[in-house]
Amino acid sequence: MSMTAWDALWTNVHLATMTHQGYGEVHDGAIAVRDGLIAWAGRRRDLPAGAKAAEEHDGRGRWLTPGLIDCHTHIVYAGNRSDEFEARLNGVPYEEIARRGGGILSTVRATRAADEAALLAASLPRVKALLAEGVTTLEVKSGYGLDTDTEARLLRVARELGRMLALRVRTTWLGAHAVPPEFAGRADDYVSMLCEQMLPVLASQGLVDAVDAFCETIGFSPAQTERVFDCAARLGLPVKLHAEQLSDQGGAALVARHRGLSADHLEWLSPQGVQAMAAAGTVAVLLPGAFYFLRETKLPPVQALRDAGVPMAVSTDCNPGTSPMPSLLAAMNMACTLFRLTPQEALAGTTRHAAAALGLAGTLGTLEAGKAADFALWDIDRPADLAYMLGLNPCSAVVHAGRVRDVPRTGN
Ligand code: DI6
Ligand code: FE
Repeated sequence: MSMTAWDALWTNVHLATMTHQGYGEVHDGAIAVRDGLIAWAGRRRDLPAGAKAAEEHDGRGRWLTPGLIDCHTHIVYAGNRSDEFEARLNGVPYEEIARRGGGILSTVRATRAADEAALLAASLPRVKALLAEGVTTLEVKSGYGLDTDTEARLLRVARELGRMLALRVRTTWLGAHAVPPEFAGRADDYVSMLCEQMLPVLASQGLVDAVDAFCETIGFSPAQTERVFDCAARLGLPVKLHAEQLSDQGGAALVARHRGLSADHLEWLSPQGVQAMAAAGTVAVLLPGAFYFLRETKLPPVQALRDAGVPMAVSTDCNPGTSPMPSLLAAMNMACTLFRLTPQEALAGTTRHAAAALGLAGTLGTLEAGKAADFALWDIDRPADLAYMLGLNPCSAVVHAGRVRDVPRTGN
């Protein structure tokens, strides 16, 4: 009879499996990999007799969690907006900055001017910073091109980053992020172009895993958002939405009605919105970085979401305007300090629930047999350390599809 033959086995580790409420802690655990998937996870003393692996790793008493998932970013862009940040802090009013062409459209200009290599080089240090923190899956939104060619280039760069760095990348098309200058004053015409031309072309190139929109008084109306969602449905693409960030537009209920994967931001979410999300199984993606940088004061209704059983994910929203923060550990800390999540909820929010927000709950986000063997090893005393300390990265190793991956040095 042949013995269990695994590709790799880690012992002398404590597991936070994140499979259910709580951390799913397994002290003195073991985890085995075969063909890039988790083959076995549990207590070391329960390992099957005669279990053997081609590679055996001593975890040296570290904690091992699912690889972290950053499920909402705008991390691929060119240029930066520290000039606007500085001008505002020197008293230049926001309207003046907007008149000078600042805001989202300044990033659109820089991104349109960048070729593929420049866009990749600009994005790489930010993505590496996330990788160094144990991130193994990254969602990247478009929305800084706003024309078909630039949106395609941005999404290709996102995919290329995944190939280069052994990182799972999911691409979300956010053509309805802002109205580009060539459509100024003609938002409905822009939405028609998105639905009739841009999205069908990008989808046919296989560049779109999901569709998002910025539903806001300064973005797109619920009616315009619905047109984009109908187009996504015709193409068989799942939807998600920037909803209730700055005002209550009923966006969460809208995306729930379309069986959306997630509604994101949610500071102004109403009780009806909470109920609609609960009924549809739509994940709430909380983005404390944007709340922090915008110095918002209205908190998302975390207790209502909890009471209704809506899964809460946590993400960086990494972008040059409202969340220049390529740190998922910082987002976890802020989710606790600013939004009062527990450290356990923050970790579930960057593992199991973040996977659900990407439609990947069946394959990622927990340590259990059959899921992808993506995990991170941490020099910590207990899982709460991941959300506790701000500015120290205790990640010491990352495993992608069962293979140990270098933890990159951050910076260039
Ligand atoms: N909501 C935001 O806060 C960002 N995008 C979005 O949909 C802003 C992005 C930026 O300022 O570049
Ligand atoms: Fe965002």
